[in-house]
Amino acid sequence: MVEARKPTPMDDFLFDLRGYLVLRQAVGAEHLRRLNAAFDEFPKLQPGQWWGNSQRRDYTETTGFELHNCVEAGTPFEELIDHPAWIDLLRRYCGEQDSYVQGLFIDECIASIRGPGGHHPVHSGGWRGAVRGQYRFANGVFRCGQCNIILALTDIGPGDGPTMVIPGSHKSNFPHPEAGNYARGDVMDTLPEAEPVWLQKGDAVLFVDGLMHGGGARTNAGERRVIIYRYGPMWGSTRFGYTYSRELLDRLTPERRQILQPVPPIGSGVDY
Ligand SMILES: O=C(O)CCC(=O)C(=O)O
Repeated sequence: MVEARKPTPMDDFLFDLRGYLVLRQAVGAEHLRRLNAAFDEFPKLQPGQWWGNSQRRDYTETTGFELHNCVEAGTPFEELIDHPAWIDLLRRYCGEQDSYVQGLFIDECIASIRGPGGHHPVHSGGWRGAVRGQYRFANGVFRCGQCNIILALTDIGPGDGPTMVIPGSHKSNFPHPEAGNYARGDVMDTLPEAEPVWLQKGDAVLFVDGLMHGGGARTNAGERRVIIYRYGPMWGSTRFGYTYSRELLDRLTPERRQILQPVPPIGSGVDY
């Protein structure tokens, strides 16, 4: 059992300052190989089409192939649920630590393939941000809403369509004056103050969803492959209503199952 990476004072400082952290070499080569092999086996799905308990559901017409509920797509995806490279960071930032509702929940998990011409328009930011994705540190504890992991399965450099962020925008009290057209579909690459997050395969970026972010234009040939797991407090619910199959819940370790289903449903006749 690999020891989980513990949050450091520098993690806290940078996460608070910028709204994101880059986790270098988070996932090892053998696990990456199995994840990429699983991607190779994805069938050619149409938007809306189901594959087992996963569904292709592209966020926009430009984001490319996005397989939602990908934790149902096999063991390599299950192993990401409580991955030691990030799980303790998420517990700290969005797990309601030291409260009566301590714990995590994964409210979305997506396998994403983006080809040439693809991008993800900018969204979020502290200005009028949803509580669901808010950044909060108060009284000595983090109380963030959704925090995301984007894990690179391919190297992501210039032209590859990097995740882009505006550092510090999770605390913005004003709207970005030029974000309008970009939010409606322009590529984020030229948005003032937007920065690409360059990743090697196996690296991950952790960020609070309230940070302004998106995906820059993919101009190179070939595919950008990433996996997105969105964590939040254990009392959350899935954004689109996906549920986890009985088979999956039954085979998970208790720790993983607790993250997917922190509050099992009860009804008349069920002991508490
Ligand atoms: O595709 C990306 O790099 C960014 C994804 C994104 O904006 C999101 O997951 O909300």
